[in-house]
Amino acid sequence: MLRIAIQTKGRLNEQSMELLNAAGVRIGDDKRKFLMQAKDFPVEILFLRDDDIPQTVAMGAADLGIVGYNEVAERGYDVDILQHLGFGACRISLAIPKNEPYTGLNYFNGKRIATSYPNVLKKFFDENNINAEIHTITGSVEISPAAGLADAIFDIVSSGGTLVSNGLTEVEKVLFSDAVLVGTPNLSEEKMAVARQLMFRFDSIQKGKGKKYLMLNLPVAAVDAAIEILPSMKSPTVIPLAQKEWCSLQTVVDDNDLWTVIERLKAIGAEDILVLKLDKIVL
Ligand code: PRT
Ligand code: ZN
Repeated sequence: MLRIAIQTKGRLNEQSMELLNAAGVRIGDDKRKFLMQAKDFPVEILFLRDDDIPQTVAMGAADLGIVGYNEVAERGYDVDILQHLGFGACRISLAIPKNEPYTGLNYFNGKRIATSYPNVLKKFFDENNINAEIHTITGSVEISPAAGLADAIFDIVSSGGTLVSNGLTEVEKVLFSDAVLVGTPNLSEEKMAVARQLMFRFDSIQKGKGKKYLMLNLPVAAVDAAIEILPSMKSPTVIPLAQKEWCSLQTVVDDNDLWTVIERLKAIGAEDILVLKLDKIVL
């Protein structure tokens, strides 16, 4: 039985559960249990604080884990990064009071920096020959400068709203992070086979994200022009219609290109355009 550790509650819990669910790993929702077996799949889910996931996986008490890359980098345990999962994106950045003139990395020499990521910060400062005082705190790092506890902070940023509301400005983006699937080094072949099966499913789910399935009717004479417009996996599917001079065309389009593609297709005579949600792409 493959054991996967995920966050009990917090920012990564919901998306980890959604991803597992979409990959066919379904568990009940008994919030009191810390270990739950999946229905129809040889997997059990262990619920932990995110701080404990890298160590648990490194020790082999869980075979796989879903955790922010920031935690993996900070804790330094020996785990394999098997896959980036495309959610929980954030960065760990240095931020200073917004009215301070920033003079480059040398600014931090002799300064006090508050952070919950002392190891990542120390490595960054060592690599850049900066001599600063690192203060490790676990609570609300962002209030430290205003409270007189530090001159600057090194903390997780996602929208940047927290920095702004604390009068801070981001000056160095040091580490980019997203949720990653980590594994115990040297998993048995049997467990690795299940892990690979899951990774394949996760990959298909990620490939379907940000894409739509497009169906439309088009004059046959315009098919070549449509193929020029459409970015598709191999080439678009073209199906004849009862009305001989018309056909139906189906393809996958990136969300970012959707409206441009639709407008260009309409301009060459496309009609009855349907945009459908895409769940997974299995290649
Ligand atoms: O209880 P447990 O220990 O499990 O959870 P936790 O409280 O330590 O972590 P949690 O749930 O807050 O975050 C889990 C993971 O989500 C982190 O380790 C990151 O990998 C990822 N993540 C993504 C974030 C953010 N975005 C994020 N914005 N983690 C924290 N934040 C916080 C940040 O600390 C700061 O206070 O949000 C604030 C900044 O957000 P913006 O949008 O205002 O910039
Ligand atoms: Zn935590």
